[in-house]
Amino acid sequence: MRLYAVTDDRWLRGRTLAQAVEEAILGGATCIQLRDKGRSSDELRAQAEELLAVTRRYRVPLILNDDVEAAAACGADGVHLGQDDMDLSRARKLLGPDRIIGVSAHTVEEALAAEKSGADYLGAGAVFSTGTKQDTSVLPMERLRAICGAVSIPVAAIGGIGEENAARLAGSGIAGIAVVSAIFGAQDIRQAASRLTGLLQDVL
Ligand code: 3NM
Repeated sequence: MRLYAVTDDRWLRGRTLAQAVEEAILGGATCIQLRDKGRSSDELRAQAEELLAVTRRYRVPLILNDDVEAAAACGADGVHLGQDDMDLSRARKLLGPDRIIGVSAHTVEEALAAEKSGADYLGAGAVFSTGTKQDTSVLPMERLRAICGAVSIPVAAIGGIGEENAARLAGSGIAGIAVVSAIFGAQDIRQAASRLTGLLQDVL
């Protein structure tokens, strides 16, 4: 969970997504999420298979956003579910006990419910304002702290996190940060991930 890099293929600058992901891992990303709202399940699965060839080489887990069937079919390491996605117990049945299931939580109630249903980790956000996702609102820092204090599974903060504000998350109880644009939007992905990794020493 330390540096959880969530993909976006808006800024590839001639790279493949697999190359971008490899750069993120070389810079210190400890987990990768394939997130692409615009793709069909088959396309997502094909993209996941390409990424798995990279993530397996570095023993970094690959989590698929939303699509439990695609995750089950391609052998991804897990799935990340929003509050409106498939319910956790059904996802667990399809994926089995060993794969990772993460859930987005915006309140202590959602966090506790997800933990009780067997979530392996939580994503909580948006901790800062973000242009990457439209349908989200800023989660007050006290709420982030309350969520982290209420559960014993790891919580990754997400939303608007970059080098300039990551330090503000110190003391919140998070296990890591989940980042889209500050990694995949960077000119030099490896260096951006590496600088965030360095900053995390004082945050986590
Ligand atoms: N989920 P960036 S915010 C994918 O609030 C996602 O749950 C969010 O992108 C939430 O790091 C977000 O570029 C986008 O701000 C995060």
